[in-house]
Amino acid sequence: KQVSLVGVPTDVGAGHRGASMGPEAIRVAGITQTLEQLGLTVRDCGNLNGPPNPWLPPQAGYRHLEQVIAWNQLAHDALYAELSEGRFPIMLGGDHCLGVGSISAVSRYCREQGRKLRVLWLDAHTDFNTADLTPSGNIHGMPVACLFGHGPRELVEMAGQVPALQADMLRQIGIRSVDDGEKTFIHQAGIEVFDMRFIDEHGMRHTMEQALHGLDENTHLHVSFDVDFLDPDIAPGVGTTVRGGPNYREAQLCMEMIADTECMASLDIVELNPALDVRNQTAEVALDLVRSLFGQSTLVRPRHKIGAG
Ligand code: DIR
Ligand code: MN
Ligand code: MN
Ligand code: MN
Repeated sequence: KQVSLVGVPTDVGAGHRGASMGPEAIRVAGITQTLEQLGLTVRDCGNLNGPPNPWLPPQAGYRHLEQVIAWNQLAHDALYAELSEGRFPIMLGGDHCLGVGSISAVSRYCREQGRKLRVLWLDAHTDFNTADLTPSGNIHGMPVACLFGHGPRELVEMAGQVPALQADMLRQIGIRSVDDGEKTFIHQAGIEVFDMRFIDEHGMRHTMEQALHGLDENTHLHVSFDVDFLDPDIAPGVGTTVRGGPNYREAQLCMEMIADTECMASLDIVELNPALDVRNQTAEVALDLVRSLFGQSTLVRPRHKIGAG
């Protein structure tokens, strides 16, 4: 399998500067070598080149909307090109506003190929704000709403079909920070959210069995991994830490169970902020998890059959 690394070095959607350094931090931690050791062929496409961060306050509920649109269009085009060539794209973010471009490309590709789509959104946050609901104006808190048809036209229409995603295609895992208006809106949208309380009560194994239920050979599984999904004890290098996230073992099990489905066909790694990290440890933890996502296991063992049935 051919894997493409697409760096998207921007923080225009975030409330802290520094996620723009994320792609290089993951490269420095050794993502290419890691994937090659697992038998994959890696093509590093380098970084996309978009507008700088003007660092302005929000206007009409959106901060840096013009720049966010430009970066997402670049990401969409690059990821769609990789998918069309039959490669597995890994988007190295960059803040999570880029989920719009990335998942719009995947949505477009799946529609053309007649494939089913399942998106796993690993995050402390639901990212379902709108201009009216947002407490911050930061668009990295809005990508899921945009993919569901709520947001600025240029973002909402990026997949060539509105909405890009429907509730039955999405599962959110690790959620523990939802803004007031967002909470009602996400409930109305009917999205299946496995929050930390669910994980506490049922454990990561049962959570992932449910989140992965119904996958088959024709399903394209996209994983959008916001690094703030992880507990800040193991992942301090993110802009918006929220305590009480999955620990190292829970996160590993989550990734191993995704790998066992053999359905994953694209991946985002977003919100890594080296300016807030401690000697690149968050990038290194993220890479440990990527290793599991791509099938590394301690022992020779039969895969845990999940998804189908
Ligand atoms: C908060 C923080 N819900 C907001 N969001 C995110 O500003 O909308 N932080 N996504 O990573
Ligand atoms: Mn996010
Ligand atoms: Mn988040
Ligand atoms: Mn249970």
